[in-house]
This record gives sequence, structure tokens and C-alpha cells, in this order.
Amino acid sequence: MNPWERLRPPGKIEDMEEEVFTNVSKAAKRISFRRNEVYTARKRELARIKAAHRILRKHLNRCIDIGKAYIGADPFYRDILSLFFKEDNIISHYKRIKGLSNILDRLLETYSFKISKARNPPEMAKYRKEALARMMSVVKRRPNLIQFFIEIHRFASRLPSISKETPLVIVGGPPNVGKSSLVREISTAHPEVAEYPFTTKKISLGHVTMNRHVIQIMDTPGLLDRPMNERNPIEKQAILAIRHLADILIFMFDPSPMRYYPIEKQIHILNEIEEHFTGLDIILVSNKADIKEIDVTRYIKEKVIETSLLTGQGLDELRSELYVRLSRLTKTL
Ligand SMILES: Nc1nc2c(ncn2[C@@H]2O[C@H](COP(=O)(O)OP(=O)(O)OP(=O)(O)O)[C@@H](O)[C@H]2O)c(=O)[nH]1
Ligand SMILES: [Mg+2]
Repeated sequence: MNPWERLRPPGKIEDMEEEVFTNVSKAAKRISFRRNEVYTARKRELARIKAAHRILRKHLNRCIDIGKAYIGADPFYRDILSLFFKEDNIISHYKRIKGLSNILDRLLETYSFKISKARNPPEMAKYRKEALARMMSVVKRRPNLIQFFIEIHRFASRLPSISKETPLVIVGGPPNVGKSSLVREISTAHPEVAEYPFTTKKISLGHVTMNRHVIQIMDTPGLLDRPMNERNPIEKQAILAIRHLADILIFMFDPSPMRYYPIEKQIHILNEIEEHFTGLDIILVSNKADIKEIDVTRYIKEKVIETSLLTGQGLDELRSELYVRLSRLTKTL
């Protein structure tokens, strides 16, 4: 499960300000005249500051929930987030938001007390204005802090929702080999496909039903032929997905004249993955059989399935191979 998918982001400061303003006046209007002017004024002023507090607290609570979700998230999600946001920042910003919430609570308490003790309506109005200004400035003085949580939410809530109970197959390999095309072809997902490399910048998840069992299949950004520690955050998403989630990796080659890398480099990427993830179950696929120029099997001892997403060649073989491998997993079928 993606712990952010059901969370709402905090509003932008301007929107919060507007929401506070409308709710403050609504809250006062809801209180009709009772007993006498002083009594009514007091009730209205208290309602106003409570409304402001409630709205601001709601938005800060959303930030807190986003931070809490990070702290409790599965390591996969935490690692993916740390590629784009510094872990220390997430934690320290989370703590600062909690601090601000306490300040807001204290302001409400202090001014509720002042308003209840004030003797006349002008004095109450003065305290209410002061309270609203101070409450608003708690958030207005920290626009970057709120913005940080808006951005984390924007990124995190769009990450795929992964089930730990269902088998997960990752489709990986060099750029432009047809990873997204395969995921589109065999699963419910519709990742973007284009004739140029580096089209996929984010992981995405689809589902495939096989003999009434649902499995997850993940598209990943292309991997470059370079050492693990030189990979950029886009590629690292693929690596993290393999590390944390992969039950099986479908590694694809491009033997066509349009290949981004010569075959030796494509194999080198595979070797690096194998070295890094010993024991990982890998299905090798040589795609674009319809325009193949190179026979990958000449370079590799292991079984390689030849597929074409244009003609459908090899897809049934790939499906049955996948099923056989999945049947060996304990968590599955
Ligand atoms: N002829 C032929 N073209 C294919 C085949 N599979 C994919 N393509 C084409 O190859 C290009 C790249 O396909 P993608 O599915 O975007 O490749 P990718 O591996 O996801 O690429 P990145 O996300 O950029 O790493 C597209 O123009 C596809 O239409 C195939 O089997 N045969
Ligand atoms: Mg792609």
C-alpha cells in the first residue's frame, strides 16, 4: 500500500488564508444574538478564533500525516523518497510542523482566555484581531516549510501502490529496449512508449492475471552502463525496486539496429545486476525479434526468450516461463 495515496496535501498559504477568512466570518454569523451585546460579542469572537485555529490546524495536520506516513512507510517507499528529498529534511520539517501546531494550540488557549476576561466588545475585537494575525503569521512566516510537504505529497502520492502479499515482477534493462511496451502489452498499466530512449522516468505498476492469480508487474526507467554509485535518481528507482520488491526480473535486450547500446554493453548491465543481486530470479528476453540484427544467444549461455511486441512472437512463451517461475515462489500461487 502507498501510505500517501489517501492523504490530502496541505493548501498553499494564500488558499489557507482565504479559507481562514471565509470560515471566520461564517463562524461568527452562525451565532445569533443572545442575552446581551457583551455576551454575544464574546461568543462571536471566540467562535472566530476557534475557526481560524481549526482551519490552520487542519492544514498542519495534513503535513504531520504526510511526515508520519514517511516514518512508518515500507523501506522501499522511504528509499525512493530519499532519492528526491533528504531524509534529514523530512524528519526535521516534520518536527518543526509539530512545533508550529503546539504554538497554534497555545495561541488559541491564550486568546480564548483573554477574550473571556475582556470587559467590552472593542477589547474583545482587539484580542481577536491580534489572535488571528499571530495565528496566520505562524504559517505565513514559513512558506517553504508548507511547500515542502506539498511537494512530498505530490511525489509520494503518485508512487504505485504495492502489495507485499502479491508476487511482483520487474521489467528492467537498458534504455529503449521495449520495457514499457511489454508492460502495456501484458498488463493493465499504460506507461508511455516512444521511439527515443529515456522515455520512462518513473516506476509504474500494472497487474496481470495468470490462471486466476493476480501478479504485479512494474515498468522501470532504463539502466545505463555505469557503476551502481554513479547512477542518477531516475535509474536508482529501478535499482531500489529490484532490491526491495522484485520476485522476478524480466531483463530485456534490444538486438535491433536501433539499439541504444551495443550488445556487449547491454550484457554488461545485466552482469552488474547479477553481481549486485545474487540469487535474483531473472528471465532473459531479447525483444524486437521482428527487426533483430543480432542473435543474443550467441553471447549468453542462459535461456533467452525472443519476443516481438509488434507481431506477438514469444509472448505466450514468456507468459508460461513467468508462470513456471512464479509457481516456485512460496508467497504465491
Ligand atoms: N519493431 C519493434 N519495435 C518495438 C518493439 N518493442 C518496442 N518497440 C519500439 O521501441 C521503442 C521503445 O519502446 P519503449 O517501450 O518505450 O522502450 P523502453 O524500454 O520502455 O524505453 P525507456 O523507457 O526510454 O527506457 C518504441 O518506439 C517502441 O514502439 C518490438 O518488439 N519491435
Ligand atoms: Mg519505458
